[in-house]
Amino acid sequence: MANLFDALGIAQVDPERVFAVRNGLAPVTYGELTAESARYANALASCGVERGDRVAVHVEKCLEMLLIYLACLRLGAVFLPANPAYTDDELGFILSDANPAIVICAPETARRFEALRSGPHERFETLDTNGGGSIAVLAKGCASHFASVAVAADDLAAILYTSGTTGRPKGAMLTHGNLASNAVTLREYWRFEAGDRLLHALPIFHTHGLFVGTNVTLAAGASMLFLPRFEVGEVIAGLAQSSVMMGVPTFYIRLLGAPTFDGQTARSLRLFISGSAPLSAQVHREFERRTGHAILERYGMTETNMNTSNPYDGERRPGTVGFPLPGVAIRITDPASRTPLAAGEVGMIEIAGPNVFAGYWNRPDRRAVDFDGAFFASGDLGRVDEDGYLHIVGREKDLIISGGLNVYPAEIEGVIDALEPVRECAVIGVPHPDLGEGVVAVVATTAAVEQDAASLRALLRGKLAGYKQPKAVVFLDDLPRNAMGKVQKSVLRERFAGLFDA
Ligand code: MLC
Ligand code: AMP
Repeated sequence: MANLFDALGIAQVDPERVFAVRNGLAPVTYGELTAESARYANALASCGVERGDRVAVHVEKCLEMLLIYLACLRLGAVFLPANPAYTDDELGFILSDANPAIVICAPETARRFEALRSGPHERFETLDTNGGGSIAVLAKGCASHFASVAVAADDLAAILYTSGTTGRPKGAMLTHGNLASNAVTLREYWRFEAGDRLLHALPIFHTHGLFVGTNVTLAAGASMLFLPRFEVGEVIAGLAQSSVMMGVPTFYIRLLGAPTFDGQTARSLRLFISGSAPLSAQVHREFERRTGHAILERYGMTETNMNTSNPYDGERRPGTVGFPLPGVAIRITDPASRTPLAAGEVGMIEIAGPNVFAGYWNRPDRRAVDFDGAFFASGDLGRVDEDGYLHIVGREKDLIISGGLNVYPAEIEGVIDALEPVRECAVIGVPHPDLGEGVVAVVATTAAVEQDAASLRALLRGKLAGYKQPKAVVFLDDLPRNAMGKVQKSVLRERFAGLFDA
């Protein structure tokens, strides 16, 4: 198969056509994208990066990061983006597990991260969000031509680290074949064309902003309004020059919270897409009432890219994630035995198809647990209704999704439990009006210690990325347990369900 860079057809697009517009900066054309990504591929090669090597990138969102992504594809190297919010401990683990050939980080964090160097040959380079830094300087001096390295469909294109219900994060291995199939499928399903402009306000260290947003735009030869982050005023201003928007539900909740957001603001849009977390039927309906647009909700995962989508034509059913994408198979199974269940029953959502990842980096032991033949167990619970729409009704995995970001309670509990005054704790997610779910730590402390949420949060600073920190801490004498001695999180979730109510 072709290298994903070639499969996306980037170099075949009219070089004068715009790929990205950014506020206050010159637009970037497809010709520049091709030439500049070649320079970065040559720069990485001159640093000794070879096919199959990991390239870790830990910088704030910027277009140069996409150039490095494309450069990795062209080189046959493996792009490894890391959330810039990670603490030293979080990043240090990822680097030691992935053993990258090179780490690219912001100049102001370079010294900090050199201390995390995981292998003797690992190289450090810097990149800043204004197009400066050592790797950018190196790339400027390199040739603007690079012949893509031939790859097989199952060669790795990227590794994205994702946490789990137990233990440390695992690196999901995505292949050129995985990403190419999903990009083409979504382009067709969502009718992306060269004239489209995507409003891109998502981070680019996750599947949603990196693969869904970027690859689909590239596969269509379309353009994007590349915003550094989601800021509601800038997004509303940007809608006037966009035709498609992709976002997590919090984006839509925040748009609806802005009095200036209405059908007029959204008049040039043909499509709003939501995913990464459940979009409530209420937000879906309110959005349609306000703008006339039915948000198209789809369902995906780091491990599988996109699995299902509501239809482009036809009913976009609120509270559902639509139908399996072409080429993707979904089955609902008994979570314990993994035998398929009768139509309409609730069970584990399992996924098979060319979109499904190649497994976890360094973790061949997980294969027998996560896969049954070609089917990958998502950890999500769902049912298919009589019209074929998939409903996600819950999660078997103990996961909180806050503003579209995953927070695994076991990881937070481990850090809180290690704090001196804490006897035990349970971390739960409860409804949050802005973030969908808000992280709550329920803590039992030693009686002598002052029960103070602010000081507990202060103790966690620097130990956990900000988005994982509890938005509220409550203190109990003891945690509720069942007859087996297991903490009853459902009891806690029920009890504190109204904690974030206005
Ligand atoms: C930031 N903070 C969050 C948070 N994001 N807290 C909880 N949940 C979040 N999601 C914290 C910061 O640590 C900081 O805390 C404070 O909020 C302000 O930070 P900010 O950067 O100004 O936040 P804000 O701009 O409000 O960000 C919220 C957000 C952002 C929703 C816009 O998180 C976002 O863009 N989310 C999208 C995530 C995404 O792309 N998910 C896709 C995963 S892929 P403090 O204490 O330091 O002040 C996937 C597969 C699929 O799931 O199907 O797509
Ligand atoms: P991540 O590991 O960050 O890729 O998150 C994947 C998880 O996000 C899935 O397993 C689901 O639990 C959740 N998810 C993604 N899209 C949706 C959606 N449309 N509705 C509900 N949950 C979703």
